[in-house]
Amino acid sequence: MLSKSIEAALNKQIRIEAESSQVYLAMAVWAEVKGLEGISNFMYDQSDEEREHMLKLVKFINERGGHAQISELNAPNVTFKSFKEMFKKLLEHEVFVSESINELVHISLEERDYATHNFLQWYVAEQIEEEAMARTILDKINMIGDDKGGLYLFDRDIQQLTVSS
Ligand code: OFO
Repeated sequence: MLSKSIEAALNKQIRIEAESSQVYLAMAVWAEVKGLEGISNFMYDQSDEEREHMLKLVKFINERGGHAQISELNAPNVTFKSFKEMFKKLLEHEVFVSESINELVHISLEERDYATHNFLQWYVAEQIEEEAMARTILDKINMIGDDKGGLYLFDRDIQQLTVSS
């Protein structure tokens, strides 16, 4: 059985994962409108993954006798100055999510809720991968700079960057 405080903290994370899904959906749409299909598809996949992260939390809370909260969400950024800015925001967002997961891990240990602590390890591992992926992308985008041809090639190759779900 979840304590009220753990339940509230997990519910806060549901909202963060749902907002992440919207943040990445807006990026996917923007890239699509800009004609970069590879980047767009990549971001659509990221958006789907975040929804999976949210659903995992929903199931966990309900299975442990809590009540998952589905709340309203903040509107995401829908336009960007450049792809560099967009991917910078992606990395910043992942760092923010990692901090939130770390806080949850901290609370679960404080309350000696080892089931929740164990459950959260999947998110800890996931965040390591997602941050690394975002950094790799940003490094590549920084290398490309303003070169349109480079961006075209990157759009083709981004599909090959595998991201775990
Ligand atoms: Fe990429 O954040 Fe979910 O966990």
